[in-house]
Amino acid sequence: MSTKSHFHDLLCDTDALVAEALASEKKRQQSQIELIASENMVSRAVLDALGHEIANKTLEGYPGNRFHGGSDYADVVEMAVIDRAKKLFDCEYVNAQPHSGTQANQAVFFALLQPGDRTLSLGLAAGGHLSHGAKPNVSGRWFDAHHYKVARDTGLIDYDAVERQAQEVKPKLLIAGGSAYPREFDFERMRVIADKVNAKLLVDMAHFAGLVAAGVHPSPIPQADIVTCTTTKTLRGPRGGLILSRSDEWAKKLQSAIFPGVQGSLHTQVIAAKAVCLGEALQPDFKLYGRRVKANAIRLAGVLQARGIDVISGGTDTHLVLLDLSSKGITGQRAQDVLYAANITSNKNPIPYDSTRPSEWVGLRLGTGAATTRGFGEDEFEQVGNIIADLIDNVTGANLDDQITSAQHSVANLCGQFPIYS
Ligand code: DSN
Repeated sequence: MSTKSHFHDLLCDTDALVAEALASEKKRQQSQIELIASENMVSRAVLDALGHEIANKTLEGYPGNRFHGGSDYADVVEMAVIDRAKKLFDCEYVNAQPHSGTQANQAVFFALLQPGDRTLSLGLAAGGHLSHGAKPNVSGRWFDAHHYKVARDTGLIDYDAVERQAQEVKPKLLIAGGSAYPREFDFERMRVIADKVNAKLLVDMAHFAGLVAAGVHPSPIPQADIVTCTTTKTLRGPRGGLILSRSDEWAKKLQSAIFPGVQGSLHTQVIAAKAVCLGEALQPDFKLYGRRVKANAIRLAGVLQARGIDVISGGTDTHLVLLDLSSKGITGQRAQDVLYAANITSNKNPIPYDSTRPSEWVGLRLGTGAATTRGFGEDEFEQVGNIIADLIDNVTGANLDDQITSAQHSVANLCGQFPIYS
């Protein structure tokens, strides 16, 4: 390839395989209803930042103290992430660099704990996260991880039970947050429990960070020692993480835990995109977005329940709805496949006390972040709930193919009304 081609040829001119796969992915997003709770649709401005030449820049260290030259403009964007996140979440400390929520959590473990120290977090089947001490993860392999559950009858965290368990386990780190708990955590109660057992409190708000930013979910910042999140999900930014704290108490340890502790050089283009997404979240209309995400999830849960589908915890306080399909006699995988055939994307998930085998899980997790971004309101989510209920009611019947065809038409109609990236 000539130098001129190297700098000017477009992907579609140089690599048919990748270009076609990306074009198909774009078409998939345009024509499917995205209900995976950890997904969203970033703005064109965030995409611009992700595709910018700043991606070429190698940097280690922090603004003002880098290991490589040429950091002037990367420092500007990293400082923008820090300043904007401080303003958005009303906190004193921000680390802009985690490549993901998992790496943010890893850094917190690295900063606060020694291998073998005890942790106490929400179990995976109850809605927790892999990086909170799950067995296959480094957090479960290298630390003595214990887990609290939700009550079997309500699907809710029983904070008295968490307190009793904390008194037995005596964790050094107590963790709130996860990937599939649809309700608000009681951060004040978790603070009291942490103080009683002399533990630090970590809140992982990866899923609901955008709702906190929008003011429709309580903020964990005043109660937690440290808060982690992704910028990806309800915050509607690039794939990456943040570490936040109400004070600078842990700043030195957290800075060195991220670099050189668990990461090397920056993903500079992602740092730029994080700055853009935080700037967007500071705009007044993001508050409206957050309100709509939550209202849409409440409507979706209500429609599904009215149609006889069990919803874990009886509803939601967030963007996330977790279905229990056991009474329907189907697995989460089967439901995920049938919805996908109708162009609705979702994911199988364990429900509390579910099988440990993913193929046997009876949960299906839905989220309203992405479809709300494309413009769906409560009426559209009512339609989506009815499409899903019709499909689930017919999964084992003779009319499934007809039902899928009818759902495909309804989905195409909805997507056509709310075009994206056109
Ligand atoms: N933790 C995974 C999820 O919630 O889907 C990825 O973010």
